[in-house]
Amino acid sequence: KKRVAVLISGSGTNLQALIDASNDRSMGCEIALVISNKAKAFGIERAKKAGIATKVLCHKDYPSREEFDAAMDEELSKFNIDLVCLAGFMRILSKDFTMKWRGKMINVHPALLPLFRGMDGAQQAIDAGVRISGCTVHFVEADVDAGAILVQEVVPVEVGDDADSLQKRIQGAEHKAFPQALKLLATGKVVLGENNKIVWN
Ligand code: 3YE
Repeated sequence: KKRVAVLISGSGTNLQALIDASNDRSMGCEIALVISNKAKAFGIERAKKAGIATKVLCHKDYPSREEFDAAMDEELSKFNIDLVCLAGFMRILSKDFTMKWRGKMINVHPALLPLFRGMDGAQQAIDAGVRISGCTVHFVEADVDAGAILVQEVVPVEVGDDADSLQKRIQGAEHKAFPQALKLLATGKVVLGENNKIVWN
């Protein structure tokens, strides 16, 4: 069984979806650690309730991005972590950290990449006037939101949607797509190839 760490900054609804899915043996993994860069993140309470170890590491306590990432890496080592999930974790990761965890770290983004990288995927979709949106689970590489794609889930943009209502629908899709992607990774069905493209086994 692979040991998974989930990195969060907020309420942790995607963390909850991963916790719920991990109870299924076929997932091939267990969530062994939750790290938050915000002390008040509600996701910490979710982890505690599920009996998962938690660690708060505040990026403001470190002089540089590299040193914050090194502190996280130390925790990941301490807990013998194999795989990392970014679930609403709002920090850009340093090149060293992304290289070290290459092929072992995934993120969920609230848009159908490669469209609408960066902040506020739902607002970007509303502004662009597209009629479908969704979410993307991708490998994390140094270039933000540019890594190889494991899973995408589509949702419609409904008449009258604003960024909030679309965001909620996208989050529903994330709760399905993220556990699916973690299962693909944890069971070895998907690996990241040398050319940074997905290899299906
Ligand atoms: N880092 C790399 N590659 C990736 N982090 C995430 C995905 C991903 C990654 O694919 N290298 C928003 C980050 C966007 C932002 O600008 N954050 C600021 C701080 C803002 C704050 O603390 O509230 C920053 O300096 O990091 C995860 C998703 C990143 C979301």
